[in-house]
Amino acid sequence: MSSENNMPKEEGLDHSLKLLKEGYQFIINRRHTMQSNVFETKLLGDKAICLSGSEAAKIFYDNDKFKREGAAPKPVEKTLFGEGGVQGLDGLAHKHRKAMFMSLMSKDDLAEIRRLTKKYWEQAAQDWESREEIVLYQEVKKIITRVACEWTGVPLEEDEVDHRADQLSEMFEKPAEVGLSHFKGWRARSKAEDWIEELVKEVRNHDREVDRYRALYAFSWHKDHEDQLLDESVVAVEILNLLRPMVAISIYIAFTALAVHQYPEKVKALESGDEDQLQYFIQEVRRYYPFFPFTVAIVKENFTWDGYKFEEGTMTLLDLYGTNHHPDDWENPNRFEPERFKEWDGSPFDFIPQGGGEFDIGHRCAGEWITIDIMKESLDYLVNHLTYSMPEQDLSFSMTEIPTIPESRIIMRDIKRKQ
Ligand code: HEM
Ligand code: MYR
Repeated sequence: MSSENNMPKEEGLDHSLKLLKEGYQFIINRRHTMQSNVFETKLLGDKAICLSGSEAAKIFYDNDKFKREGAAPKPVEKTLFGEGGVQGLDGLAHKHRKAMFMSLMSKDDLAEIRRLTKKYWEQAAQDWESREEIVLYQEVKKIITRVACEWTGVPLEEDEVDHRADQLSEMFEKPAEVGLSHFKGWRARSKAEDWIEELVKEVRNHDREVDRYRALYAFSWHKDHEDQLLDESVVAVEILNLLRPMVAISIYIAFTALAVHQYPEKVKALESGDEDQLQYFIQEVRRYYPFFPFTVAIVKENFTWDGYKFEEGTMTLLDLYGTNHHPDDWENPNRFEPERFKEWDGSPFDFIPQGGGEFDIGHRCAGEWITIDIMKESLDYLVNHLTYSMPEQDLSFSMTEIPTIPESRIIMRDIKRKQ
């Protein structure tokens, strides 16, 4: 437990396999045994620092202390993120690229997201009425694929919906696996990049008309901080940085349906469709259930914090799930209590399911507002526009699979739209 700078340390050659085995609990387990929000371990053959809680999160999002270039593990880059995207940029290049994303997040853009979400839920629900049962997670992936393509200006034929929904979800369903699952993710990414690159070429050759305010148009003609158009491959990576995570919101919607089922006493408040109540409920879904476990950066230059030395080049993990459940930051963190968000002060460091800090100069998720809006609209639809039953099924979720999804994927029967 001792080292030169006295940072608590897990001895041993490498603990990557334990990370895979312990999943969302890996950092929490060691935080408990070492009684520290900061500790050192070994991952991917290298020294790694793990951080938890809002105080540590403040340090992690200090751009003078941490950088992102080269931080994402290769298998994650090859499937989830793609190469050359905003996640791995720093400084001016990052600020400029991030502005390209944030320019899509105006009030009107978000209002359109909600309108499209409602429209495609309604369309899908009409079809579900004639089916014996549906698997909600699989259905919502298709709903959001439609929303995401229409919103970004990416054309989507009716007979393409299933295929594109599968392709986009294969990129996030098993991002850190090896072997066949990794191959599936890698292949899905490579085919999806080809699909989008072709569209970018057409836009640039004026062979395809796209509304100027759509992401496909804006990204195709975006000029970087050196006044250069992006490589077509990078435009494709960034368009997929919209489509893929939008489809991933299906995981949160599966957890939302689970919470509606498991906490009926918390659902009453939603029945009036009150915006604030919808907001508290989905915020608690994002806090309570595991999704993105941790994020990764690299120490930019040597510094000391809280008496601990951080050495340039050290890989550093910020525990997102653990911070959302940290007892220093949350009262009764392991209870599902949407009301807590009525009192929450909006700190950018204690509630970080999609990263913390600032949007514009930091790496906080560009799609957090979209996520919130799609979740609110979906929750409202589930509670106030549908009736359904839930047959017996396995509603448990693993704490070791990343990302985790309720085992049954939420089976629903006897679906009727409310009149
Ligand atoms: C970054 C989670 C949805 C686009 C991130 C980060 C996390 C995250 C943890 C990294 C934060 C960091 O490293 O500090 C999630 C989760 C989502 C979600 C759990 C739920 C499905 C979305 C959506 C979009 C999106 C809907 C786009 C419409 C991005 C982008 C980044 C990002 C572009 C990179 C930001 C940067 O590097 O500056 N997200 N996200 N995400 N997310 Fe999301
Ligand atoms: C997205 O598609 O970007 C959002 C949802 C993806 C969830 C997958 C979680 C896996 C995270 C692996 C660890 C990443 C370390 C940088």
